[in-house]
Amino acid sequence: MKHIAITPSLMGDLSTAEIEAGRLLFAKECDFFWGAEAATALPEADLPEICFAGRSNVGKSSLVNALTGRTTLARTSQTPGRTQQLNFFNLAGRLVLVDMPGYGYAKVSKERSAAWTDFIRHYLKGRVPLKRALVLVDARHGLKESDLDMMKMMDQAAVAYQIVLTKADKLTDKALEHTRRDVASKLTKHGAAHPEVMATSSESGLGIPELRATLTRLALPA
Ligand SMILES: Nc1nc2c(ncn2[C@@H]2O[C@H](COP(=O)(O)OP(=O)(O)OP(=O)(O)O)[C@@H](O)[C@H]2O)c(=O)[nH]1
Ligand SMILES: [Mg+2]
Repeated sequence: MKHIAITPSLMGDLSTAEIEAGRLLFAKECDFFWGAEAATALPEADLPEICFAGRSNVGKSSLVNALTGRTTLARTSQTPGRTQQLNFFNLAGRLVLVDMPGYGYAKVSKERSAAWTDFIRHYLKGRVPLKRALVLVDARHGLKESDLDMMKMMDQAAVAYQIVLTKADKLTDKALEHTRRDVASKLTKHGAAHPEVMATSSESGLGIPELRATLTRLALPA
């Protein structure tokens, strides 16, 4: 990551003290502690949890790495379908980050895709400490049909979720702002959606301090 400056237009109602608290939390140790495949058990849920959902290749694992300042904590790949299970990471005993497998990848078989959907629905519905699901959307592409399906599932499961645009480094500031507004305007129909759309780049660091601070609000206090 080249720079990790705060972007005033992405600060929203975050204070500089919250940005600093986010920096401190995400600089702490973060360890993988559980991987869950479709038929296997989920870990005990005793900490506030955040999950990272989104289409294959959108940059979920890269965002987990960027937030925690690592390069290899979550495995990333140019080939869609890299993450195959729910991967659970414990951040300093205050927050659990869950890197999810991607959806919307055409090469996955129908049976596998159906089993995955069932598993995710089961996770989303039953996960009491799940504070927020982040639905990652490629800033160049905006909301796709499969994102709307996932959002519908989250609306039904009454899971609070927030859209996070990824790969913002691939767009001009103007195009990024346009996509943010366009996506935000489509959220009004979704009851469980957070109205604010965040913009991030795991490559340039754009939006990372702001997302850290946002997630720190949901963590156990220091
Ligand atoms: N330019 C740019 N590329 C990115 C960014 N984030 C991720 N990528 C690239 O996008 C590809 C996919 O990244 P991953 O983080 O593995 O995506 P994922 O959503 O975890 O993918 P699955 O686990 O397969 O669903 C990799 O080649 C990354 O280097 C970003 O912010 N900017
Ligand atoms: Mg992944």
